[in-house]
Amino acid sequence: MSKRKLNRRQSRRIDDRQARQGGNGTEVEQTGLVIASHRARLIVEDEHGHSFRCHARQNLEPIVCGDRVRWQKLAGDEGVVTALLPRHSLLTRPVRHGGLKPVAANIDQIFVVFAPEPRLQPLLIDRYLVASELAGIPASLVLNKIDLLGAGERQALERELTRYRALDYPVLPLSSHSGQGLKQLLQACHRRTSILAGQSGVGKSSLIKALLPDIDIQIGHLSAATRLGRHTTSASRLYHLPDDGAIIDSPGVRDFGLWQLQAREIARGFREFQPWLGHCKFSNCQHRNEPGCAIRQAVAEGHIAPERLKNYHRIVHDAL
Ligand SMILES: Nc1nc2c(ncn2[C@@H]2O[C@H](COP(=O)(O)OP(=O)(O)O)[C@@H](O)[C@H]2O)c(=O)[nH]1
Ligand SMILES: [Mg+2]
Ligand SMILES: [Zn+2]
Repeated sequence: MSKRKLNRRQSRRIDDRQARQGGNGTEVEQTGLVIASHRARLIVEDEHGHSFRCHARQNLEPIVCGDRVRWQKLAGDEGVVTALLPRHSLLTRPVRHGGLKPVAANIDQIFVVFAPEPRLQPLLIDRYLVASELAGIPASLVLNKIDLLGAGERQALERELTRYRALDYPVLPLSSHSGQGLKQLLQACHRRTSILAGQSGVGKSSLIKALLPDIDIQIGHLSAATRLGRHTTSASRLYHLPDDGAIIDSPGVRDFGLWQLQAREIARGFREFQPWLGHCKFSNCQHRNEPGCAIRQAVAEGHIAPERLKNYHRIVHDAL
């Protein structure tokens, strides 16, 4: 065990002891849920749903939205987080100089949100799906803004989406503006903590606003000139849904990425590749032009969509 870890554990023990004794003579330690995080600033919710502005003790690793923590009240609505409780899942994103940064914790489900505008990018969808598979978190696809689609466009999109349905990824077509499909989204959120992933401008914040009309959330505007989404949300935030469930809007998920991954790991993120992995003639097969490639054979036989193999190659290429 590293010296640092030992120190961390020791100091946590000291924190605990202080808390049991009443800390600075005031409050006892309790368990809480982190509902917002921005760098070292956290909003922690107690068991009764009251929220407190907290900072984390410096010896703790980064704490994110969805984390469960031990904390104690200070004066007013302030508090200090003294320990991080174990996580059952963690989404991370790579940072510039190597390494990974946590984005959200204890997520049960990822909604990959996309829309006709900004234009649908299957490569991006596949990136999110790979990240979900590798994090071991189930994913669903959410097609927002269907109010913008004419009948013909809708059909063309649906055709494109059949390959995801065939892979058992649920697809939820909906509109945060017209309200179509929102009931199904709410049902899918029941008793789970979900996170919205997807590029800026697809309507993630609008979806939360549609589910929870009373909350105060920032909705960005698409630039009419470029039709490009603008990045507006600044901090991750967890919202409780009326029917027992929670949803997280997080700007960091936008690019939770697959940098630094080996081709082999990326292949594990394509669920339909699994039966064929390890069956290529060459153990280091890149599934391009090698003879005896089981993956390309599976494409030829219609078991794997050619678009998915193409996106696999692009993701591998980008990870180099
Ligand atoms: N037509 C249409 N526009 C939408 C819909 N949902 C969101 N928008 C618009 O898309 C833009 C980006 O929305 P926002 O929620 O900020 O996207 P975010 O960046 O993913 O959080 C805003 O101008 C919204 O009004 C929808 O269902 N239909
Ligand atoms: Mg937003
Ligand atoms: Zn191969």
